[in-house]
Amino acid sequence: MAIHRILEAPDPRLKVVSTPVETFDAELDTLIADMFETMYDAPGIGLAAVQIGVPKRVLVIDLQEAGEDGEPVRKPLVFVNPELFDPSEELRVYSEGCLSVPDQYADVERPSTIHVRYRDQSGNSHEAALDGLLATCLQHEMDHLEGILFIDHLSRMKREMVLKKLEKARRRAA
Ligand code: GNR
Ligand code: NI
Repeated sequence: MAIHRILEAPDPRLKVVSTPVETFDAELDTLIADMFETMYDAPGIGLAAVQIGVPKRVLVIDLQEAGEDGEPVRKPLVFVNPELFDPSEELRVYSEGCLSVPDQYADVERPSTIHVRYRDQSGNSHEAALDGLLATCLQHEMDHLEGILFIDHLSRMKREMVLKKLEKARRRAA
């Protein structure tokens, strides 16, 4: 297993449309294990393969919500070749962040509930109905598979402000 470097905006590789997984093999197992390791290390609640430079339709999510004792409980989820359907008309606004746009947050409006059809790590098909943070996070991750970042949902002015702040933070760190 390995922790990978996460690509950051405005890296053009984040704009690539990811391609479906066709073989459920050991290489996929390694990719998924590396994605979890990279996501937990960051730390983040979701990661798309394209964020570590692999443009395949693979997502991992772990909201790590607090258990009874307040400690985060791991609940790793894997979505291969996910497809969204039946979004609610009702929308909700959430202040989103992204490991590829580090330390920048902005409100994004998305359907509050959604359904997903996907394959698991072994290639078996599943469907699920999602709400709350999981629905928001999955839609954010699905966007990555189409080469879309949460800042692409903002006005041009807000997007350029975020990108400018990001560049400035990077210059300070250099
Ligand atoms: O860690 C993450 N937090 C987050 C917060 C609000 C909405 C979406 C996310 S996903 C993000 C990790 C990430 O960049 N996934 O692509
Ligand atoms: Ni993201």
